[in-house]
Amino acid sequence: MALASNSHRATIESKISYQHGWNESFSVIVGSDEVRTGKPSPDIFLEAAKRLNMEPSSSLVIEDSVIGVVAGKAAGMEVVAVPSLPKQTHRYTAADEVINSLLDLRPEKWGLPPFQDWIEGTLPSEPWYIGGPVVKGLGRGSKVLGIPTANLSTEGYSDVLSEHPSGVYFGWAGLSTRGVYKMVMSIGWNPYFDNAEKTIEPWLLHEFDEDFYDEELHLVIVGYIRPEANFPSLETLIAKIHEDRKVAERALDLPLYSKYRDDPYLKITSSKGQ
Ligand code: ADP
Ligand code: RBF
Ligand code: MG
Repeated sequence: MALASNSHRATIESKISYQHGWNESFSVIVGSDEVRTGKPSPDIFLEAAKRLNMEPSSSLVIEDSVIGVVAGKAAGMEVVAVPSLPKQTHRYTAADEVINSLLDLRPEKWGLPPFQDWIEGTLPSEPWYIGGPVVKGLGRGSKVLGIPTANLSTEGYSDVLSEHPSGVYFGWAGLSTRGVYKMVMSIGWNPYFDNAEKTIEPWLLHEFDEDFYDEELHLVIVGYIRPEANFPSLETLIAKIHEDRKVAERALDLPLYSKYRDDPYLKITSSKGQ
């Protein structure tokens, strides 16, 4: 595994020195000051493959920049693009695959060993916390999909939300006066509806006989399921969300996830997460 960047070698080394274990993760590091021309020229990637003793054609490039994708293809390599900005995927069409975040990288698609941290269709994460009063959404969940989602305001959560890519997540939901429930949610722009605003949409896996707008809802998010996607029809979107529900319901019974049911954040009634 090599790190091949348009930054200068010294800058790369200084930058990764802040991340424990990163330097040791790469057997080769190439900076643009070590080759004739930087990206979009293929030089950096060809030099990296050479030092790895690999053929360019059996190398996989993972890139967040458009010029890097161009460089990787010019080097005769396969390229997975992870665009650094949302809604920019159209600029990356030269890549062999465009994914939404590194959570969606599947090494086995490229003849590499799969990641081993996925468990029953879910990727565990350190828990993260969001909460606040339930707000009105676009009024679509129950009406159009038959799937109510207790929307939270994204205000005040720009830090947490920028740390976590859009996608389908799951965890536990605490409602101040009612209890703790299993929960599956989407965070993002709902590609099927192409929303202008990012929304947080938790579906509590419980039948309630009334609405609970304005009630305090606290979420402990414990894992990831899949990227948000577009669908050919409403029926296929609905079917996929029901599949997500099953995945979440099963996973939350695993000790790894069920232990967070007792997180104090789900029980107390302060108004903000961290
Ligand atoms: P909105 O667009 O306003 O979010 P929805 O059609 O998505 O409207 O309905 C969400 C509302 O339905 C929630 O705010 C909540 O008050 C209520 N609700 C009832 N059952 C559930 C449930 N199981 N999960 C989430 N919300 C539910
Ligand atoms: N919307 C999408 O456009 N694409 C998705 O892949 C998607 N996945 C979802 C998964 C779950 C578990 C939930 C609860 C919602 C998902 N939605 C998705 C959001 C759905 O479109 C949204 O809740 C409704 O539009 C209500 O605003
Ligand atoms: Mg909703």
